[in-house]
This record gives sequence, C-alpha cells and structure tokens, in this order.
Amino acid sequence: MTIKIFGDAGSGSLRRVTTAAKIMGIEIERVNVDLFKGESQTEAFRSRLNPHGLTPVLEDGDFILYEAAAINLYLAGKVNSPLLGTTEKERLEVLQWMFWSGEQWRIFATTLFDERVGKTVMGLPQDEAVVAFAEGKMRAAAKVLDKHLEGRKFMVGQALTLADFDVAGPFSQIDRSRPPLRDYPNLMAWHDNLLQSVPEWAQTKAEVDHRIDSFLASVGVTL
Ligand SMILES: N[C@@H](CCC(=O)N[C@@H](CS)C(=O)NCC(=O)O)C(=O)O
Repeated sequence: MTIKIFGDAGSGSLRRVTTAAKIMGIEIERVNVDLFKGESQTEAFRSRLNPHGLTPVLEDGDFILYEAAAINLYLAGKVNSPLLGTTEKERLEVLQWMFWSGEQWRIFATTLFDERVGKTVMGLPQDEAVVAFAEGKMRAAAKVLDKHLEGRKFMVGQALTLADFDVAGPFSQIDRSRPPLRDYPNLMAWHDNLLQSVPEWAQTKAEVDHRIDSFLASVGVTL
C-alpha cells in the first residue's frame, strides 16, 4: 500500500517531507489539503488525521503520524537512510538539531509568516511587537548557526542529513515573511549550497514559491 502524505504544496513543512522522500526514493501519494481554504481545520481532518489541524500528515495503512520531523524519521528508518546520520554520534546530533529547530527556530519563522503574510491576506494589521520579538529570537539563533556553519557544507558531519532540511525550513518563505537571515553569511552560503547541490530541495522550492505566489496574485495581495 502506498504511503499517503497530506499537505499543501505551499507548505514549507510539507516540503521537508517531500524533499526527503524523493532523495530516499520512497514512493508517496500526495493528497492535497488546501490550507487557504482551511481544509486542515475541518472536523473530518482533525478527527481522523491531526487534532491540531496541521499538515503534513502521513498515513501508512492504519498508521497515522503528524509532525514533519517525525514523518521524516519514520520514512528514513524504513530504508535505513544515511539522512539519519551514519554513526551513533551523528544520529544524535541530527536529532539535536531537529528538536532544536522545532522549538527554537522554525516557530519564530512561522510567527513572521502569520504576521506578514497571513494577516496581510486577511486584511489585518501586523502586531509590530510580535514581529520584533520573533525577529529578535531568530537573530540570536542565526548568530549561533552562522558560527556553527563556518567552513561547513552541512549541519552534521560531511553529508546531507534530515537536520539540514529542518534547519533550512525558514528559507522556504524567505521572500514573503522576510525572516532576518540575510545578515548571516555562513548561514546563507550553507543554504545556497543546499539549493545548488540538492536538486530535490531546489525543485520543492519552486513548488512552494509557485503555489504561494499564485495564491497571493489570485487574491490581489502584494507583500
Ligand atoms: N511543527 C509542524 C508544523 C506544521 C505546520 O505549521 N503546518 C502548517 C503548514 S506549514 C499548517 O498545516 N497550517 C494549517 C493551519 O494553520 O490551518 C511540522 O513541522 O510538521
């Protein structure tokens, strides 16, 4: 039975999963959930797939799993992928960055997306205090990442791992939610290298950009 992944092509969280699945050669069936129509917030979606109303969600037979990082660990475990890291130490460092980036990093990029994109689409004013708080948190974290990435091509060891996708998440909406990443040269160079050396990451970037930019154009929103 094919593994189903539910999500919206404009979602940076879905992108982390679709990119990893492609690299690992795992066949998935994409099930579209239109987030702009609130399709993840319906009673049917919440009761069957994710009570939080968030995507992506994996369905593999009778197993349902949400959170992109958990989904990627599940998929990578199926094929014992080197994206998990290749030594015990690497595997733990990969987990370290994955946990860190959920709690201390991407959450603030999501906040900037909600303020700068979501609220603009809804015709609501941005909360400048919230924007300043999220930017401050991202700058503090980006400074640490920038130091970590000096002279490195990947977050852990010498090769691509799931940690790279989790930390790269905020780049998915960089032109729209404008997270303060451009002031950190090693961080930018690491992400440029990902785009150049991982064609699947570049491919899903194009997919995200097309979906969001065409939605914004369809509702007449210029950010
Ligand atoms: N921590 C979650 C974040 C999931 C998330 O925020 N998903 C967004 C799309 S990127 C979503 O489904 N939003 C729907 C909504 O808020 O209604 C993950 O990494 O999977």
